[in-house]
This record gives sequence, C-alpha cells and structure tokens, in this order.
Amino acid sequence: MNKKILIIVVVLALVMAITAYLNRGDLALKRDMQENAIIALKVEDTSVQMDLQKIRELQVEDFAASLKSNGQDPRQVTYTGVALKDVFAAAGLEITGKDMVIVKAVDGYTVALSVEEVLDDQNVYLVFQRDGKPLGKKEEGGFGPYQVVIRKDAFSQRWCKFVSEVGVQ
Ligand SMILES: Nc1nc2c(c(=O)[nH]1)N[C@H]1C(S)=C(S)[C@@H](COP(=O)(O)O)O[C@H]1N2
Ligand SMILES: [Mo]
Repeated sequence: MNKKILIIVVVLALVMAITAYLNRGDLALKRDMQENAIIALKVEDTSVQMDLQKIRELQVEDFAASLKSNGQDPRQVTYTGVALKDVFAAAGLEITGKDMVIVKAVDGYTVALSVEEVLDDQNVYLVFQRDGKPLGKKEEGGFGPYQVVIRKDAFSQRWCKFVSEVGVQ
C-alpha cells in the first residue's frame, strides 16, 4: 500500500516538473518576443513572425483618437501604426474568406474581430507609437510593444494592449 502511494507521489511530482519545464520554455520565448517586439501572425497551420523593422516598412500612418482610460476624462492622442490587413498581406497570409480575427495579448486578454472589420479601410490598426513615442513594454508600465486600435469603435475595450499574436480562423 505504501509503495502504491509512493509511486503516485513520484509520478505526480514528475508530471509537475515536466509541466513547469515546458512552461518555462514557453515563458522564455514570450519574453524574448516582447523584448524584440515580435508579433506572430497565424492563419490555420501557418505562423509568420514579424518584427518592428518589417512593420515600419509598410504604409505607416498617423491618426488621432480619443483615449478613454479608467477614471480619466477622454483625451486626444495621436497613434502611429499600420493597417492590420497590410500586416497580413506583407506576411503573405490571405485572410479574405475567413471569419474571425483573434488578437491575443501577453496578459491573456483576447479580442475577437470580424474579418470584415479588419478588411474595412481606415479601421483596424496595429500601432507602435502614441504621441510619437514607443508604447513601451508591460513591465515598464507601457502598453506595447504593439496595440490594436479600432478607429471605428469608440469604446476602447477591444483596443488590445500588449499584443503578441493575431490569429485568423
Ligand atoms: N491586453 C489588454 N488589453 C486591454 C485591456 C486589458 O486588460 N489587457 N483592457 C481593455 C479595457 S477594458 C479598456 S477600457 C482599454 C483601456 O485600458 P486602460 O485603462 O489601460 O486605458 O484597454 C483594453 N485593452
Ligand atoms: Mo475598460
């Protein structure tokens, strides 16, 4: 009987150790992606990574938006970024004909957009600067390195901060 319990305890400890080990690798990868401002774009089984240098080569635009932060009056800010649809096009990923665009952040926050609104002109942007300054990382009190801003959505709940991945299905 004691032997049985011992075996169970050893097996559980092994499972925990393996899980912790696997998660550690994942966390290290995520930290590295944040450090280098890498964003992952996924369509079905294809995943393409882009960095800030590549994103800056696209059609970069400045636009004004009304920012509503918790407990503060709305204020006008200027965002700098690129249309999210251009990012997919540059990655060689076709999103026309798909349904949903799922934006994921490092804090686990997830936002669902329709492909229709992503393909809409002057609407969904992947931004990397606010008022001319980089968004900053989460650990530094920032909200980047990337944020998705939906210009035609006045409420900022779906303006996903700390974006690490955008998947289409
Ligand atoms: N990654 C991430 N993005 C997020 C959130 C969050 O918790 N995590 N909160 C959302 C909500 S509820 C709001 S109102 C806006 C504005 O957040 P702020 O209070 O930091 O300005 O960000 C949105 N995007
Ligand atoms: Mo909010």
